[in-house]
Amino acid sequence: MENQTNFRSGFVTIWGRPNVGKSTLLNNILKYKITIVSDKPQTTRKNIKGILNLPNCQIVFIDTPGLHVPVDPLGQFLSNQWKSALPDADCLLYLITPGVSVQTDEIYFKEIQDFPHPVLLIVNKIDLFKKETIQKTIQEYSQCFPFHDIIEVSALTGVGLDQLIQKIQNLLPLNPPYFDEEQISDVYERDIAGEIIREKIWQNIYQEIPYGVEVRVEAMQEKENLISIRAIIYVEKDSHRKIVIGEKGSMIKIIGTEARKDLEEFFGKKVFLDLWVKTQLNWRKKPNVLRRWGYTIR
Ligand SMILES: Nc1nc2c(ncn2[C@@H]2O[C@H](COP(=O)(O)OP(=O)(O)OP(=O)(O)O)[C@@H](O)[C@H]2O)c(=O)[nH]1
Ligand SMILES: [Mg+2]
Repeated sequence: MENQTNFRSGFVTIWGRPNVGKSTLLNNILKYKITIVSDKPQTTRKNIKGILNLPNCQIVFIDTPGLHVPVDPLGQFLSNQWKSALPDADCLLYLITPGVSVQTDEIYFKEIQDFPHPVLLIVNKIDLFKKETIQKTIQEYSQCFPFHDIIEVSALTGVGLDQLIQKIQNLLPLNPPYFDEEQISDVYERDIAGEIIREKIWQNIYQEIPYGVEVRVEAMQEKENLISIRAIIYVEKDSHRKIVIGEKGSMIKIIGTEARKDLEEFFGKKVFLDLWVKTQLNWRKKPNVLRRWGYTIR
């Protein structure tokens, strides 16, 4: 970061429907997993910053929960998150996957019609679709919104990501870095640990149960080469508790083993994980519980 006069920096918000690959994109750009991923919509709940430091540029990405119309107080919080990540952005990445219809995006285009900075259309998951499908989708979208540029990528395989970073870099203003070079996210380690555990629940348990799961890390203690983490998995019904624990503890064992592996990779140390499952009845509908867990609409 020696030549400060040529230095560029700025905020880049990642928007898109649930499940289009926003978090996968951010993790793969950073080459560091800071935000969780699953094959179910609405995995991400809180905006999270991921910082990419390049020789003459710092890009601060903001991963957001998927664009959707809220149905409960938690959903209200989620939609407030993606809206709140817009005013500070210097550039917006509008992620889509090929084959979707542009008609349903009109309400989101309205939100950005006065956005004064470039909006890039990012067509993700191109590894899964035929060229014709990709082209047809691009044609439809480019007729409905004045995108500054269109970039085809596969967040999963990495195709197109270098080109994307290059384009973003050229669009950011001349500005000194916002964050220290060593910092890769604005999220506390304790919260990332909780999210890693939540990811394993989202990846192993189906139907509606994951939507009502919250993980709170109660204690984290570091001793020489070992980190002890005690976390509580909250579910919204007693019947869900039984499923998360599984027969003779089989499910919680899978979740614990998978989470520990990722946590050890994240911290670079051995991890002892102490998991508890508790019921917090219908918490998604309770503003006081939501507030206590940081789902506060400012
Ligand atoms: N084949 C393929 N799968 C992808 C790609 N990008 C993401 N995925 C998969 O798509 C699913 C959703 O990815 P996420 O990164 O969680 O999507 P998201 O947009 O962050 O979703 P929400 O947080 O729920 O809004 C996961 O199963 C990913 O592995 C890609 O480029 N190709
Ligand atoms: Mg996500």
